[in-house]
Amino acid sequence: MDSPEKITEPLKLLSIVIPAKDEEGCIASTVEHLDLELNLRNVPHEIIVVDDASDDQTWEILTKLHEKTPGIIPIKNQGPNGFGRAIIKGLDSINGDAVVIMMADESDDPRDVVHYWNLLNEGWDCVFGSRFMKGGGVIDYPFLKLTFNRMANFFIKHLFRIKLNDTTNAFKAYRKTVIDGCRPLISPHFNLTVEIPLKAIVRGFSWTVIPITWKNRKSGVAKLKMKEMGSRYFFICMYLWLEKYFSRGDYRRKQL
Ligand SMILES: Nc1nc2c(ncn2[C@@H]2O[C@H](COP(=O)(O)OP(=O)(O)O)[C@@H](O)[C@H]2O)c(=O)[nH]1
Ligand SMILES: [Mg+2]
Repeated sequence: MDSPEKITEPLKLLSIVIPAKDEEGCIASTVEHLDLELNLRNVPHEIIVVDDASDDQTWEILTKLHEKTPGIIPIKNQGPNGFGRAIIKGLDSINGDAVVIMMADESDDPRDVVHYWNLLNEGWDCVFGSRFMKGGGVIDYPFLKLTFNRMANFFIKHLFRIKLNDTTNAFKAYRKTVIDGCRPLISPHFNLTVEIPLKAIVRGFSWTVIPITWKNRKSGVAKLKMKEMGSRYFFICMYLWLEKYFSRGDYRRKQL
């Protein structure tokens, strides 16, 4: 689908879900910068940060931020742990009618969140960003990761015949109806980053793409391990490929 539904009702509240594990070096900056930008642009919002058994001061920092700014809501994923499980827990807790999934390490730009919000309000079900189209870009992307990233996205683009070249990036925006329409979400790990957009596309929700920027983290350590994740990404892609071509539309969104 390539045109937005004619939805005139403006959205009421944007929930931002941020998974965080051992991010004491950057979590305050990420969340405060985001909160400031959204306040300046008059975007009604809540920021839900899901701490996943951090061994450092992440949780303590978050509880202090909450005392100062109640719209910053820390929750704990008591376990089982995992990037995907933490995001699903966050998605289960949102009060908004739209959601942006964002990283804790200051890689994603709060200004892009505002662009996402504006496009959702134009009626799109999903707004995806691409770092690899005209107007988008990356700073300091590790070479090996970039190579795998481009290969994986090339594979996905052709397998699903879609004009999207950055499916694997988690930083995307959805109406809540899309998240509900994609349940049950089954990826416990980083493969959730492809499950949600591919499911939304396969199930017939409308989507558009805008250029975004990304910069490498300045503190903490990157946790995505290609060795552990490769087969899981493949699994979820094949699951959704089977759904696309063999489920006869059984799971598609109900038309309004
Ligand atoms: N809740 C939770 N968050 C995680 C986990 N692993 C990574 N993250 C968060 O997910 C985001 C992306 O992780 P990051 O380490 O930057 O991944 P990379 O840059 O893709 O290697 C960051 O906000 C991390 O704090 C996890 O196991 N649980
Ligand atoms: Mg990162």
